[in-house]
Amino acid sequence: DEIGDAAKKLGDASYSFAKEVDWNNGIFLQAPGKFQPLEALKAIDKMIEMGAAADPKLLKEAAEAHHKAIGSISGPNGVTSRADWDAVNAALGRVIASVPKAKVMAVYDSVKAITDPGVPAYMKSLVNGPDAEKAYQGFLEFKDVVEKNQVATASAPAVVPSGDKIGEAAKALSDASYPFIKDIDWLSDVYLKPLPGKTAPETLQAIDKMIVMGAKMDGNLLKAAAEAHHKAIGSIDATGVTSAADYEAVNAAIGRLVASVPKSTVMDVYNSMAKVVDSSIPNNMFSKVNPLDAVAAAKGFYTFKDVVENYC
Ligand code: DGD
Ligand code: CLA
Ligand code: PID
Ligand code: PID
Ligand code: PID
Ligand code: PID
Ligand code: PID
Repeated sequence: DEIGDAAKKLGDASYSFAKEVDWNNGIFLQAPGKFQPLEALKAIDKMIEMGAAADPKLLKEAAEAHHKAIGSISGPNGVTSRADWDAVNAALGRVIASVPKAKVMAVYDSVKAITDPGVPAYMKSLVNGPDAEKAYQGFLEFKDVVEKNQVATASAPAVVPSGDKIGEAAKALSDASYPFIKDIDWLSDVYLKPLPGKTAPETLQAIDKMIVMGAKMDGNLLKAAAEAHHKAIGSIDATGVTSAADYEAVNAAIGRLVASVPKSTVMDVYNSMAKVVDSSIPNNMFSKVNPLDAVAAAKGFYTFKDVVENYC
């Protein structure tokens, strides 16, 4: 297709740049400016809306392309092969073409609002300047091809299941865990800290397992889960906590999502996360909340998972 051909040209223009970027740099975990969690949440919300509007099949293909690209990484900078670089660009171009332009620009504008204007120049200073300029020129030509192939309206909203066992179980889980949710400091910057003692390549293995799980999920249920999160963001209070009803809808949506993949795929995520998450992390989280609320939430979760398991 046209976007695939354009991605090859984009690769010609940008692969030198890609090789110069230190993809393992811890800087990418930082907020791109002043730490403003509620503003950042607005930007994430725009990404969620864009994801929910995208063609689920193309999202799945983009996840698969990323998984493949992780498999061909080489060198200290963590760069993928030229062919996989092109394949990721092509897949993302197709995702972008599957949503109306305004959804893409809403992401751009909201990310701009939390990004210090000095960031682009600083990033450029870390690589060979002319290569960065060549890559940007390539991006501008690529985007014209994407725009030419872009839809005018979003794909249809998800069909949300109702009256199912997972929905019922989600009510019990949410009743048991909402007090715990209210204890959590959602506006803390602790969640942006690097995982203690772990390198970027080690952490990437756990992310890869999440990508694999995402690629196997039912597309309609993934869209429904994204829509539920968007709705939940719309009802947060000043501390970032969503309403009880929206929290319940998120739990139901995630439960159905988990049930749409094999149990072993979920356990691969858990086991790879357990490898990179030191036990000091859960303990630290636990120390900041009411312990009775956390234990009640945990009981709720371990009961919920038995219902989900029946549908895996
Ligand atoms: C936890 C898990 C949550 C910890 C939060 C940290 C996760 C951070 C991940 C960040 C990585 C970066 C990713 C995103 C970034 C992107 C950027 C570009 O508190 C365990 C041990 C292993 C814990 C670590 C692994 C957690 C993995 C979770 C899945 C991954 C989610 C995805 C995350 C990120 C992205 C989302 C989109 O399991 O876990 C606490 C448990 O720790 C406590 O141990 C458990 C035992 O495993 C279990 O066997 C049992 O003993 C239990 O239960 C205690 O404790 C007992 C009874 O058996 C129960 O019935 C009940 O009564 C209970 O007690 C009541 O207390
Ligand atoms: Mg989520 C999970 C935040 C958008 C899909 N997400 C998580 C949690 C964290 C979070 C609270 C990971 C850390 C953890 O396990 O803590 N998400 C979060 C934010 C946003 C967001 C702030 C922003 C909008 N997510 C989002 C979107 C999607 C998802 C758009 C796609 C539709 N998210 C998604 C999945 C999963 C998460 C599939 C998980 O599996 C993971 C998670 O919650 O695993 C348990 C602990 C969790 C919480 C504090 C919240 C849940 C409370 C439960 C139900 C009860 C508590 C149990 C116990 C005390 C702790 C967990 C024990 C354990 C062994 C699992
Ligand atoms: C400017 C000035 C003009 C010239 C110009 C110009 C530039 C405009 C630009 C630009 C626009 C632009 C847009 C970009 C957009 C990037 C969007 C990224 C979206 C990320 C998402 C992430 C996610 C997910 C995912 C799916 C999940 C949800 C999420 C589901 C259902 C200024 C050059 C025209 C770069 C969507 C993918 C996993 C949140 O206009 O004179 O330069 O760049 O998890 O969804 O699971
Ligand atoms: C524009 C103007 C509107 C019209 C419009 C428009 C277009 C927007 C567009 C577009 C945005 C866009 C974004 C693209 C992004 C591509 C990103 C590619 C990333 C590839 C990576 C590959 C890799 C890896 C991997 C992980 C490794 C690092 C690597 C580590 C730690 C402008 C059309 C709406 C195409 C990251 C995955 C293996 C490098 O808005 O008027 O057209 O395209 O190896 O990580 O090692
Ligand atoms: C233990 C001991 C036994 C008892 C026991 C026990 C516990 C096991 C546990 C547990 C397993 C477990 C699993 C959990 C899994 C969480 C998985 C999260 C996945 C997140 C994903 C994120 C993403 C996306 C997304 C879609 C995108 C891709 C991504 C596309 C196409 C120890 C109790 C049985 C918690 C997939 C969603 C946006 C990457 O066994 O005695 O306690 O928890 O962006 O895909 O866009
Ligand atoms: C298990 C064992 C296997 C069988 C199995 C199994 C099950 C795994 C499961 C499962 C995993 C799982 C995960 C669930 C996660 C739910 C997470 C809910 C999060 C809700 C949030 C709500 C909110 C917001 C929001 C953003 C705000 C904060 C809030 C800020 C900054 C165990 C079946 C395979 C259910 C985050 C979105 C508005 C609070 O593996 O043997 O069954 O379920 O307002 O952010 O303000
Ligand atoms: C213990 C012992 C067992 C019993 C047990 C137990 C307790 C475990 C616990 C606990 C785990 C736990 C985990 C918690 C996790 C919370 C995760 C929150 C994530 C929030 C995010 C927010 C954000 C943003 C956002 C974007 C911004 C950055 C952020 C930028 C660029 C010990 C009870 C099981 C509480 C990600 C979205 C706005 C950070 O295990 O016997 O008690 O709690 O602002 O982006 O700025």
